[in-house]
Amino acid sequence: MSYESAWLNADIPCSVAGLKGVESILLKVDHAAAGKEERIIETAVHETARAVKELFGTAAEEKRITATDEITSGRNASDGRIDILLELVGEPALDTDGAYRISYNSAASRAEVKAGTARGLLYGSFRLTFLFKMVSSLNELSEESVPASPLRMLNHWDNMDGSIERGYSGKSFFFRDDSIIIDDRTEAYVRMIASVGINSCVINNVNVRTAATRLITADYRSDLKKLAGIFEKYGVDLYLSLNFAAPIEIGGLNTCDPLDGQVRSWWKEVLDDLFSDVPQLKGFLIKADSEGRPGPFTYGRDHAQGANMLADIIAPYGGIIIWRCFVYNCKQDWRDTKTDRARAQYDNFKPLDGKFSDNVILQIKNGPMDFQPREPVSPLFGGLKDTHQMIEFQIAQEYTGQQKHVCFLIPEFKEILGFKTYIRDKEGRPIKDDTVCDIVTGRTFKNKNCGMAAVTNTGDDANWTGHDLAAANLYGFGRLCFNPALTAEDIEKEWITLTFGDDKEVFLTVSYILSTSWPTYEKYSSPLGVGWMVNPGNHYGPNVDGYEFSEWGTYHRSDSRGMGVERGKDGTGYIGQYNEPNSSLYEKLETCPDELLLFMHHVPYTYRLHSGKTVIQYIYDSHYEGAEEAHRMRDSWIGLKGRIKENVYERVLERLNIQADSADEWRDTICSYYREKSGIPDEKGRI
Ligand code: GCW
Repeated sequence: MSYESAWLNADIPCSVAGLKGVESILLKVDHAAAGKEERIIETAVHETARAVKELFGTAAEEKRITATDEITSGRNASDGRIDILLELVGEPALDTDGAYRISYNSAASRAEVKAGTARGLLYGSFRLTFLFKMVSSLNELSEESVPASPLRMLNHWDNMDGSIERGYSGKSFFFRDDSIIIDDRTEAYVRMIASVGINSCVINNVNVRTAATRLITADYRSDLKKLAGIFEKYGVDLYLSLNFAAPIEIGGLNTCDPLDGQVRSWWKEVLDDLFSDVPQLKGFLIKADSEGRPGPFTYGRDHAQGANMLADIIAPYGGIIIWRCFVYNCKQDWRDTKTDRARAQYDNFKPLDGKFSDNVILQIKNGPMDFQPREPVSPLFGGLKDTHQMIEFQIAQEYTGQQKHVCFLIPEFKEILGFKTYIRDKEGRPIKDDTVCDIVTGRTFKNKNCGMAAVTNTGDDANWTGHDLAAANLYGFGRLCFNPALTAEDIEKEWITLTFGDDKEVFLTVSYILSTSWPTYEKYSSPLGVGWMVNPGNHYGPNVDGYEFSEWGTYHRSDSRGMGVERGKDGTGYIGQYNEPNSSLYEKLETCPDELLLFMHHVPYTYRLHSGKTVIQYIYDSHYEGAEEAHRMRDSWIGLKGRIKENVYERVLERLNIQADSADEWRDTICSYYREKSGIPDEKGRI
C-alpha cells in the first residue's frame, strides 16, 4: 500500500518572504546527556535536511560545530539564504523532555532551534519546518514550547489478523496474518506522529486475542526489536496491550490470580526476558474485567492488586502499567433502573485511590459512558486524589460518523480539558479552579506519570485516516497534548495550511466545515446529551431503540410522556459523584446545561429548555438544522473544485455526499419516532 504525507506534505512551499535556501545545518551538542539520545538527534538533523531539500530544492551542508560563532564560510546573508542551528543546551527553561525554543538570529542570518533534550531538538526541527510553511517573515520564526502532557499517547486497536476494531481507514499497517509488518510505512507513520509530539504508542488492541497474547513471547522477539528500533529513532516509546489471562492461555497454568505465587513467577520470567531483549519497550496497557476480558475480579481480587502485581515486576526496567477504568456491568437488565453504567468507573476505582504502585497510571475515558458525541466529563477526574491518571479520548470516530462524516473533535476535547473538577486536596480543601487538564498534565498533583491518550484513527488507506479531513483530529490531538493552551482555531489553521497550503478560499471553506462539524453531528444524531441511538454492533446510523432493551446499560428511557435518564438524587445518584458546585449544578433542572439535560434527567417532552423551546420541538428543530448544515458543508466543498488535488477533492466529496444522505436519514428516523411516541406535532409542520 502506498501512503501520502498528510500534514508533512512536501508540496507546500516555503511562505517566508525572500527566503531562498539554507546554506548549512549546524549541530552543536556539548550537553552531557547527549550520548544515549544520539539517534534522536541524528533524526533531527536528518529531518531538517530533508525539509530543506523539499522546500528549496537544494541540499544544505551538515556540520557539527563546537561554538556558535563558527559561521560557515562563503555564505552571503543578502542572497536569501540562512543557516539553521540545532543546539542542545543546558538551560533550566528547556529542561522538560521535549521542550524547545525556535528563534531567528538576524545578525547571523540563522534560524535556531534550542532544546534541553534530544526529543526537544526533534520536535523543534519539525516545528521549524512547519513555521517555514506558515509564517511570512524570518522574524516570525519564534516559538517556545514546553510539552504540557508528559505522556502523549496513541492507542491502536489493531488486531494481529490485520483487522482494526473500530477502524475506518483500511487495515492495520502493524499486523497481517498474525505477523508484524515492518516496511517503509512503519517509519513514515512514526515520523508523522512524532512530528506533532506524540511520544508513546500502543500498537495492539486492548481486546487482546490469541496471536497478540503471544506478542510477549520469544516468537515475536526479533520483529519487536526491529520495531522498537524504528520507534526509538523518533523518540516514540513502544507499548503493548497485555492479556491478563496470558498465564492460562499461553503459560499452561490454571489460574491468573494476581496473588498466586506461580502466576507471579510466570509473569516475572516472561517479562524479564522481554525487557532484556527489548529494552526500549516502555510498558503495557490493560483492559481487565471489561466487556468479557478476564481480570482480577474473577479471583476476588481488586484492580490495584491486579495492576500492582505487573507494575512491581516491570518497575526495575522503568516500565509503566496503564490500567483502563472502562469497567462496568455489560450484562445489565434494562428493567433495572437503579444500576447505572455511568456510575461504574467511579464506583469501581474511587475506593482504590492511593492503592496503586507509583508506576501504574489509570486511563479514564473522557466521559462516564463511551465516546458519545456529547457526554459529561467523567467524575472520576476530581474524585481521585492520590492516583496517577490519564485521559482517554477517541479520535477513531466510532460514534461520530466513522470517518464517513466529518467531525472535528478538537473543540470537544478543549471543553473537556477545560472542565473545572473542584477537586479537593488530601486534607479536603478545594484546589481552586483546577481543570481536567491540570490533573492529566500533572500540575495538580505535581507528578509525571500522567497524560493524554487517544484511540487512533489510522489504517493502511493511502491518506492514513480514510476521510482526509479526519487527519485534523490526529494532528490536533498531538498538538493539544503538547500545548493545551492552543485554541481549536489555532490548530485548525495550522493543519489546513500544512495540508492544503495558503489558498484563502480553501482555508475559509475547510475551516467552516471543520469548525461546524461537531455541533452539526450532534444536532442530527443525538442532541441534549442523550446518545446511543445507533445501530447495535457497528454503531453507525440511526436506530432509536437499538440499545434500549439490551444488556449494555445504554438507555434513553423514552416513553409517551418524556425521555432521558434520571441520574439525580431520585434516580441513580450518579450526579452525586461530582464535587460541589458541579453536583448541584447538574442536580437542579434550572441550572443543568441544556446540552446535557437528557443525560442527567428524565423530563417531559413539554419541558422548556433555557432557550424557552420545548424538548420535543428542540429535537425536531435540531435534526432539521443539522441535516441542512450537512448539505451546506457538502455544497461549500464543491466550490473548491480545481483548487485542491483532484484525488483529495473527490475522496472528500464522496464522503460528504454520504454524510448528507445519512444526516437526512438520522433526521427522518428520529423525528418520526418522536412524533409518534410523544403524539406532539412539529410546530413547523414538517414531520
Ligand atoms: O466503545 C467500545 C467499543 C469496543 C471497545 C471498547 C473499549 C476495544 O465499542 O469496540 O473495545 O469500547 O474501549 O474497550
